[in-house]
Formats: sequence, structure tokens, C-alpha cells
Amino acid sequence: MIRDQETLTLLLDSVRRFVREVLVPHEQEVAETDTIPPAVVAQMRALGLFGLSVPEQYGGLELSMEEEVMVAFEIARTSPAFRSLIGTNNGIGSQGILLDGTEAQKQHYLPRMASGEIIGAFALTEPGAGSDAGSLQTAAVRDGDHYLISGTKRFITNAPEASVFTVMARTDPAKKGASGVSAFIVERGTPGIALGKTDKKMGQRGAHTCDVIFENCRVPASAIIGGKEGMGFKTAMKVLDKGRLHIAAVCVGAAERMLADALRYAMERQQFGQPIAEFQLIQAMLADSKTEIYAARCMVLDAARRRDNGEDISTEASCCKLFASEMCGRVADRSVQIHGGAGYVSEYAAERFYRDVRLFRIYEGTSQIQQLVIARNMIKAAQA
Ligand code: COS
Repeated sequence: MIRDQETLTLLLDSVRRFVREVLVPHEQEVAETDTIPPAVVAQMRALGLFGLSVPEQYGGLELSMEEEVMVAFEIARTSPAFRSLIGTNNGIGSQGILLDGTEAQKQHYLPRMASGEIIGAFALTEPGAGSDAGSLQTAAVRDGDHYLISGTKRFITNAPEASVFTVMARTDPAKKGASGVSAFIVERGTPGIALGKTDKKMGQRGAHTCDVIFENCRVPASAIIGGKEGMGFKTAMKVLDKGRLHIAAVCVGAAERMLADALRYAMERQQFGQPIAEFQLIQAMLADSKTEIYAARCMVLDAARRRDNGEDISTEASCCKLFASEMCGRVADRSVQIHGGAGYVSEYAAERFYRDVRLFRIYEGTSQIQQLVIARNMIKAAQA
């Protein structure tokens, strides 16, 4: 759903220009220093990038899903670390509050997330609970009007920067699965929270993850999202449905960028007396990449429009995440191949992107989890 084509065109133009003129020139510096310069972050805030999906009444741009994925196509045409910084506030860091929070929770947190004043993070994964998210062990024990949260969360994106965490914790130890889980909003300054050291990752330098350790961290009962126990796993799954679609759009944008770089290189690089782009074996890699990117783009737009129409897109979001992230991996591989030796050295972006995009097939649900979600939903629908 596009609410106002003219406003959207202006937004897409300014994001495109910002990516080309500010973010791309900073890519190498971010990769080398593992830091996004504060001046760049300030520009991201000024553009409204932290509040793309937050409703206007809470200070955001209130983009529809279709509009949001179109912005994601553009913002992903540069180092994924930039997108990662704004990603949690638009996605997994804010959506739990937005989808299931009380009005007071929304008013308290969303305006500051939309402006980028505070960063939100989503704490689901644990050392022993990754793909099997429902088995999480972090406990929240009732203590009068409060809960005491204890446990360790792992690989939490933007945790080093975050001021507020959506924490999934077990409020009912008698229920081993998903129904015993509640989602809490926990502020960074609360006593009993410690951060582990920042993880050394394969790629996406400039985007940070670390452990978040809770030890008798005391939060008021009003910190439960929506005020009701036992809803936290469902909240997390709904957040991930949207998140997976967003990541699929990011995969499209990143693949478009890698293909543009590979095409330019193939047209410049001369071998056997002509540009390598003239060779049909190179052309096959270019054409396959173009075709697969087009397919992923169409899928993402279709699923986004369905979500805007109010449809349940759990299956489609997983289809998009599965296809687009695997496609992105294939394009990354071909981009390195087209660059030849130049694709293996860090002078060219192909090598960095190859490492950066590897994460897309893993986080917000691995490709195998997407397959499982798709097939389970198919079986459920057939049984209904
Ligand atoms: N929207 C709303 N509710 C959902 C849902 C969705 N997309 N998916 C599941 N639920 C509900 C189910 O309906 C079920 O509710 P009832 O008990 O009332 O029937 C409940 O949540 C539990 O669902 P399910 O039985 O399917 O849970 P499982 O433990 O079998 O696990 C998977 C489901 C594997 C799909 C889930 O654990 C998952 O997505 N794992 C990957 C986690 C992940 O993406 N981690 C990445 C890190 S976070 S960035």
C-alpha cells in the first residue's frame, strides 16, 4: 500500500542520495574502525530513518510495509552495518511494544525510538536456545509488584548501543514451551544487567552484538508487554514475521549493489583483448543474478502488500526470507567470481559484502527454520 506517491518518491530520492553521497563513501572507514561516525548517525536521525515503521502519533514516518521494503531496497545498497543500526528501532527492537504493548508503553518508548534518541534491542536468543526459541531458560520470578529476571541472552544486535531491551523470559516454570514465556521491556540502567564483550564477527563490522546478562534484575510488573503473562513468545513470533520480510528486502538491496559492482567491473576488466562482460560464461552469472534478484523483489513486494491488506503473512515472510537470503548468498559468490582475484582482496567491496551478507541466511531464523515454518503452516492449513 502506497499512501502518498509523491511523499514516498521524495523519501526514496533522499535515501538514495544519502546512500550514494554519504554512506558508500564511509563504508571502508566503518569496516576498518568498526564504528559508524557520529556525524553519519546524526544524519540518519535527521532523515527519520530510525522511525520508518513507527506511527506518526509516536513521532515516526508510519510507512506501510510496502513503503518500508522500498526504503530497505535502497538503504541496503551499502554496508549492512548502517541498516543494522536503524534496523532494531524499526523492527525487532520496537515492534513488540508497537504490536502488543499498552498505550502507556507505546507513549513512553516509541517517540524516543522513532527519533533515534534511544536504541532498542530484542533479547530472545540464549546460549541454549537459538532455533528452538521456545526452550529459553531466562527466568522472571514474581516478587510482589516486581519480577526478578535472571539469565543470559546471546548475540543481541545493538546491545552495546541499546537503552531498552525487549526481553523474553519464562514467567511460568511449569510450562516448558512457548506458553510459559512473557516479554518484558527492560531499561539499560536497571541494576542487575551486565553486557558481555562485543562479539568478533565474520563481517558487518560497525554493527555490534554481545551477550546481555541478567542477574536478579528487578523490573516492575508494568514492564510486561501488554500487561499479560504468557504472551511473550507469540509477540516474538509476530515481531519476527515482519522482521523476516524486512530482512528479505535488505537482501534484495544488497544483491542489487553487489551485481551493480560486478557488472561495472566486468565491463572495465579486459582479458583476451576484450571486456570480460563480453564472455558468455560471465554473462550467465550476470543474467542469473539479475533474474533471481527480480524474483526476490517481486516476492517481497507481494508479501508486503498482503501484510498491508491485513493478511497473515507468516508463510510468505518465511518464503521471502528463505529465497532472498539464499539468493543474496549466490549473488555474493558470483560477484566474487566475476571479480576473480580482485574479489578475494579487501580493496574491492565484493570481498567485504561476501562476508557481510552471510549473516542473512542465519539471523531472524536460519534458512532451515524458514523451511520448517513454511512446511508446518502448509500442513496446518491442509488439516484445517
Ligand atoms: N504469529 C503468531 N503466533 C505464532 C506464530 C506467529 N508467526 N508462530 C507461532 N505462533 C504461536 C503458535 O500458534 C503457538 O500458539 P498456541 O500454543 O496457542 O498454539 C505458539 O506460538 C508456539 O508455536 P509453536 O508450537 O510453533 O512453537 P515451537 O516451539 O514449535 O517453535 C519455531 C516454532 C521453530 C518456528 C520458533 O521457535 C522460531 O521461529 N525459531 C527461530 C527463532 C529465531 O528466528 N531466532 C532468531 C533470533 S531472534 S533475531
